[in-house]
Amino acid sequence: MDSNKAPNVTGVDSPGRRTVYSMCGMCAVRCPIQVEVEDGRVVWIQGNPNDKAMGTSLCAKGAAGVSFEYDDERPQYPLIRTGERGGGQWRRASWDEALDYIADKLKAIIAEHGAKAICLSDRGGPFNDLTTSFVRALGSPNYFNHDCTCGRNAHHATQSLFGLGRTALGMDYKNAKHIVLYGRNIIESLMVKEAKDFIGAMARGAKCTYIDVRATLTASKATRFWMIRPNTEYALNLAFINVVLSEDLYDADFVNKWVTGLDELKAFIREYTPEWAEGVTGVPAEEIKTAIREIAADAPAVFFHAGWMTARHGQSFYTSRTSHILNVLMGAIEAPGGLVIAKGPGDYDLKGINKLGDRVPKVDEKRVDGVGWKYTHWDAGPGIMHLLFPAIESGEPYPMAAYFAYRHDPLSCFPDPDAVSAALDKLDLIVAIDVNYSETAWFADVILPEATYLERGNIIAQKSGPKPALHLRDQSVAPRFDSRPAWWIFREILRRLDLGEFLDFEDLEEIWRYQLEGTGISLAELREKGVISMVDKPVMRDRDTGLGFKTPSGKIEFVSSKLSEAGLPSFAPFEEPEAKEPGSFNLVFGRVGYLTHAQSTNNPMLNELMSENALVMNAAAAAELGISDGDTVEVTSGDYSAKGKVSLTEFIHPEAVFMVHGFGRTVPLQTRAYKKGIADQRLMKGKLTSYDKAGGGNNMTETVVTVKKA
Ligand SMILES: Nc1nc2c(c(=O)[nH]1)N[C@H]1C(S)=C(S)[C@@H](COP(=O)(O)OP(=O)(O)OC[C@H]3O[C@@H](n4cnc5c(=O)[nH]c(N)nc54)[C@H](O)[C@@H]3O)O[C@H]1N2
Ligand SMILES: Nc1nc2c(c(=O)[nH]1)N[C@H]1C(S)=C(S)[C@@H](COP(=O)(O)OP(=O)(O)OC[C@H]3O[C@@H](n4cnc5c(=O)[nH]c(N)nc54)[C@H](O)[C@@H]3O)O[C@H]1N2
Ligand code: SF4
Ligand SMILES: [Mo]
Repeated sequence: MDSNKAPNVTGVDSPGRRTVYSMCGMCAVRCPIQVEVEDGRVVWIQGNPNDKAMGTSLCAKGAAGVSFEYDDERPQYPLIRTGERGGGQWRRASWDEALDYIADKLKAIIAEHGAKAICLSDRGGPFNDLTTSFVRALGSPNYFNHDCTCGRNAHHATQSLFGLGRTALGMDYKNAKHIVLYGRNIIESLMVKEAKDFIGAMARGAKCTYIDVRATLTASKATRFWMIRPNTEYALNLAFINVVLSEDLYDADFVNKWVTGLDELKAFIREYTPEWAEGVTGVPAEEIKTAIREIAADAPAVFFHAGWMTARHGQSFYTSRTSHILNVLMGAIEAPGGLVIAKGPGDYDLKGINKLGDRVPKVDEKRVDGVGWKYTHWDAGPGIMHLLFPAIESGEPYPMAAYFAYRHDPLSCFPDPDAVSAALDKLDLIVAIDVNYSETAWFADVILPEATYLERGNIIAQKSGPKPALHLRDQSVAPRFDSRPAWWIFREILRRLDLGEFLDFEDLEEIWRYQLEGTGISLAELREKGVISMVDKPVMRDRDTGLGFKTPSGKIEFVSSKLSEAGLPSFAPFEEPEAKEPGSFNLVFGRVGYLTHAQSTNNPMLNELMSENALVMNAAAAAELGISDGDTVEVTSGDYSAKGKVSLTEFIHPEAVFMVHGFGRTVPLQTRAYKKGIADQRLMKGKLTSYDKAGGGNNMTETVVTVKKA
């Protein structure tokens, strides 16, 4: 088969100046962008002004897209491993050769174990119609995404109450009077539109209560900041609810109409007084009372952010759940300034885009992670990926043999990479499809370089929200190297397995036309703007008659039937965080505004902004250990130690230490990031198999480290 010609969208390499509307790919937010191209070269990127909320704004990472594109330190052609896994010995392969190699292995695996032995993980999001269709076309139920290390606890908490997913409840910053954030660092861990909306709200006079173990940039914008003891914000929520119920501060009309289980909540919450919470969290009882009374006075134009990822411990699920219970008690559901339920085209009697998945039959096999049959309280869609690794190790419920990492880097994003690679090493085939040398790619058998987001188009993304919209990632320039777009890679693999009919499109434009058929929106229109809102005006659902909750009862289930069936409490007693020895700290982690996870640490421009992470530590706690600002310290967890610089501040809780995620890279071809700083995931020893039983997310912030002067 000749697969060696790159499938470009027509006209990309034409001379002169062109404007292309597309979607940023420097992080998973995928903001709408405008790309200026001169003689086939990207010269400027800014936000797409056709999207009003975005305007021309862009974040630092988005602007560094040009630097990413013209950096040569990325895979440039398919590579097949020649030495040991992870040993860094490769040979260059043609696309035909690499794809034939993969297809031959897959054929043998399917013959021996069946297609269910193949799995794929990706970064989720608006393009996963392609990846889920690919996995199903193979005949496997085992599609995963990253989310058990990200938003799953919040997602499952939202589902348990409303039957809706995490992102189905949007926050109405524009009209909010009080915003409550638990470590949701909007200004640094950012989405451009949300950060702008938040700044706009604060400028307009909205209040913000920000709760974190350290002062972030978001704390500096807030009207109230509490430096809470690590992993205790659940206790704070319980105290908030206690005051709301004992002082009758809740929206009785809304609650009586829509909620099941208020009496059970009232009985449960009695003992969780603000005075009790003060002892646990360090937040004074009087301040807790003042804050919640103030918030209730502004209801329903208020919201408690249920977390994107929240602090990750064994009760994160219940933290998110109680944040949403507070939203409900405030009557802030489908209310201006509160939470607004996302609408799809169906809500407006419009036809949405056609899915690739509609062409692929359902797979009846059980998921290897047990989600959907053993764990019925979790969303089977992307499963719970950390459960894959023990399944690979044990061969239960069935053997696994092949893994595709597509736009996902498990060796960076899961706790304890040694445990992850030990499991992956049991597989017969590991393929990484990436635009960088990820840690996982370096451990793989085959690296397939995807064309970058500026060098390729993606399938059209349909986004729900107050107003459903279509977003296009169009190709801006021709690939600089021998790389290919994902849709093409997956099609070529399926063709080699005689499964080509499921993704039988000659080019991307044919896919786009298939997706748009019947929507009344033309490809030309979409290309002209990059973003098309499917309606002019958003409508709110009627709070009296139709809020459309998808729980078994159709109500907001304070007492959740799904949780009960799974043997889990709807209201969980607060569990004290594990006591720590003196000199031990909870390792917390997070982001800075100009880096994306572990993927941009080697970006030429962004690396100049931060080339190494420091261990951020409370100055008084450090003084007790004889540690001074700028010292080199040794951080230890279990049998793993790492050395790095320490940065002291009074604005972090004495029981916590913090580091920015994404450092300590081990791929020598990433010369700027190689061995710089500390990889927080390596310190999370044993946390691959430690997770929130109700939410499914890994308990990363339960990691305890010791620190000493090196
Ligand atoms: N220790 C620790 N662990 C964490 C976190 C943490 O802060 N600390 N954060 C957690 C969170 S919230 C998340 S969301 C996850 C994120 O974890 P991941 O999803 O693994 O991280 P990303 O950086 O989004 O991207 C993963 C890979 O996608 C590749 N990539 C980027 N663009 C493209 C593209 O266009 N095509 C292809 N094929 N590949 C591309 C990148 O090069 C990178 O290797 O990590 C989680 N894990
Ligand atoms: N610049 C940039 N922006 C991003 C990303 C990126 O990689 N780079 N990634 C995106 C993704 S995938 C995600 S999930 C979001 C994440 O967005 P956020 O959820 O805002 O995530 P983090 O930056 O990880 O911030 C976590 C915060 O929680 C605090 N924290 C830790 N422990 C506790 C605790 O016990 N209680 C409380 N209340 N707070 C605690 C930490 O100090 C930290 O400030 O960011 C998104 N935006
Ligand atoms: S937040 Fe920044 S990096 Fe992420 S998609 Fe938007 S502009 Fe790009
Ligand atoms: Mo995330």
